[in-house]
This record gives sequence, structure tokens and C-alpha cells, in this order.
Amino acid sequence: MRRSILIFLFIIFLMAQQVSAEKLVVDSKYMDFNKETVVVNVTLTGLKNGLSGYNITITVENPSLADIISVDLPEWATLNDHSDLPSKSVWIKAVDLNEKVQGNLSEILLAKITLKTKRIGVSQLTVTSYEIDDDEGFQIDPIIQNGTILVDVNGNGRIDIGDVSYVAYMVVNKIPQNLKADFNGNYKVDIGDLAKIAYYLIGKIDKL
Ligand SMILES: [Ca+2]
Ligand SMILES: [Ca+2]
Ligand SMILES: [Ca+2]
Repeated sequence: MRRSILIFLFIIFLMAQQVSAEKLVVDSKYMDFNKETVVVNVTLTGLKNGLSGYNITITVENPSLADIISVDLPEWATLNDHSDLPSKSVWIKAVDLNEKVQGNLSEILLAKITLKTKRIGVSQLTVTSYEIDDDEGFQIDPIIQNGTILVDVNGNGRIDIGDVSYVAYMVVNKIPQNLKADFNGNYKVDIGDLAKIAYYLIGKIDKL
């Protein structure tokens, strides 16, 4: 009896830990292919002992889709640096030198990342490494929520039959070619590209 109560309390404890844990969130964004750039926020939620600084790396998993072209840091990040851009990956460092990020905070902006989209498709925007410290010098080990970038024709947030038809029309020259639909990289929109987006739609391939 007593043992089951202990197990029960332990489960409650674990659930409470899960609920109160910090979370590192990379926004997800979708857009139509006429939009050249997109800004993605990277935020940290559920802070308990403030933040002294961070060093995070964000990577575009499908680099043919987009490049990271710039990084904007919030006002609190007086001391900051990032790796050279444009690139498919960027590391960003920031220090809360003036002690603006203190105590209990439900959400704090770490960085705004601007990407330039290159073609139709989908990519994860992944936190590939991180080091984040609170104001007591303890390392924060957040739950990671990676982002997704989706670029399509009709801007409805998914690759669907409308997008496939558009590529089909280009292949048969009913509409002008747009190299943002050149998935196989041979500088023309052809049957290979149509096959690729169609296979993606029906789930035969998992990358576009
Ligand atoms: Ca701080
Ligand atoms: Ca669509
Ligand atoms: Ca092609």
C-alpha cells in the first residue's frame, strides 16, 4: 500500500517536472513561393532563475530550401556574436550583461532569424546544439521544439494537389517555368520535378 502511494507521488513529481520545464522553441512558418524572406523567432519559455547567456546553433535541415541570411538580437543581448551568413547553419551567442533577464519569466526572445527561401519544399529548422545558463550558473536543459519551414504555391501550409497541378502546368508549358519548382536541380521544370512533388504528396518520399 505504502509503496503504491510512493510510486503515485513519484509519477506526480515527474509530471510536475515535465510541466514546469523550460522549453526552447523555434517557430514554424509557411508561405507561398513569391515571398522571398521569412523571420523566425527563437524563444525560451518557463524560466525560473533568469538567464545569463546562451550559445545555440540553428540549422536548415534541407539546405536547398532556404538560407539563413541574418540574425537580429533582442535589446537585452548587449554582448552578442554569430557566425558568418548567409549559411544553412548559424551559431548565435548572447550574454545578459546588464542583467535584464532575471527571475521567473514565462517567455523570453533569444533571437530572430531571417531566412531567404529558394524554392518550393519543406525543411526542419533544428536546434543542433545549445548551451544555456541561468543566473545561478546552472545549465538549462530545455525541451526542444524544432520549427518547420514550408514553401508552396498557394500558401495554404501544406503540399497539396494544387501545388502539384501548378508544377504539371509548367511541365506542359501552360504557364511559364519558375525554377522554384526545380527539385532535381537541372535548371528546368520537367517531368522529374513533377514526379518528385507527386511522390511527396502521396508519401512515397519524405523529403522535398
Ligand atoms: Ca540574467
Ligand atoms: Ca499548398
Ligand atoms: Ca528539374
